[in-house]
Amino acid sequence: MKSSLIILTLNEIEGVRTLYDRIPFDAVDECFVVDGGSIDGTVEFFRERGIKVVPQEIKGRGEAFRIAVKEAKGSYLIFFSPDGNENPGDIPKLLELLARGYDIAIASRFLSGSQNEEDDLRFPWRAWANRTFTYIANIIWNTNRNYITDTINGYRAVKKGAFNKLNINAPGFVIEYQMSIRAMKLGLKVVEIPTIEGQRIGGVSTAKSISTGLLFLRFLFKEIKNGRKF
Ligand SMILES: Nc1nc2c(ncn2[C@@H]2O[C@H](COP(=O)(O)OP(=O)(O)OP(=O)(O)O)[C@@H](O)[C@H]2O)c(=O)[nH]1
Ligand SMILES: [Mg+2]
Repeated sequence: MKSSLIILTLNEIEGVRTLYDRIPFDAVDECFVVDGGSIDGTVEFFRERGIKVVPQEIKGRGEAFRIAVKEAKGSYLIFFSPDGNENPGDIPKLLELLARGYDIAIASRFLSGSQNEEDDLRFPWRAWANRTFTYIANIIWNTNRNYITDTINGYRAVKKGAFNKLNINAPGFVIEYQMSIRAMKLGLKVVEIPTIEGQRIGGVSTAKSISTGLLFLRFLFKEIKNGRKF
């Protein structure tokens, strides 16, 4: 089965420069970037190295996923964000799980053996919020025995066929949560591996905690209202 590595960027030049040599391009059949409008040289960096960059007309991470799925030639897709949070060494491991029959393979920041970027903080607010949203999704929709520990991390491999069944229409940073919830609703085969989440290398976070939290709440209620349908 052909695989596509999709790199998601919005002004990540420092991360890209640091991580580029560690990205296992040999492990995939194609690689391209979906860019949300970088103005810091990220686009030029990839183009100079012969890597296709697909610009977004509609902004946001949700739209980036949808564009990527339309653009990808592979049936196995892996989404990688080069800001320092994600370990490029996990790319082949996640793809391997799709080859073994899973629909979605998530790099989890909350399994034993995992590390979360907030682990050293006294009040890891974002990690607590992530775990709470994850818990709610599991108790409502997870009918399989395996508890999904990180429904929110974007570092994941997905079969294109599975993605297309989920009718993903969420904007911004809630896309992965919607994908995980709908995968549970359909009883798709989801698996996780522990990952070590690094610190952001440079640039700035575009995920604002309060507005992102409210967006999550809105989408959680929408999914509850829809029942098992979507
Ligand atoms: N293509 C695309 N990528 C985006 C967009 N917004 C954010 N990204 C990328 O998605 C990844 C995750 O965004 P971050 O801002 O790091 O969000 P986060 O990981 O929750 O926040 P941090 O803790 O600061 O890392 C990064 O690689 C961003 O460059 C967008 O609109 N389009
Ligand atoms: Mg990040």
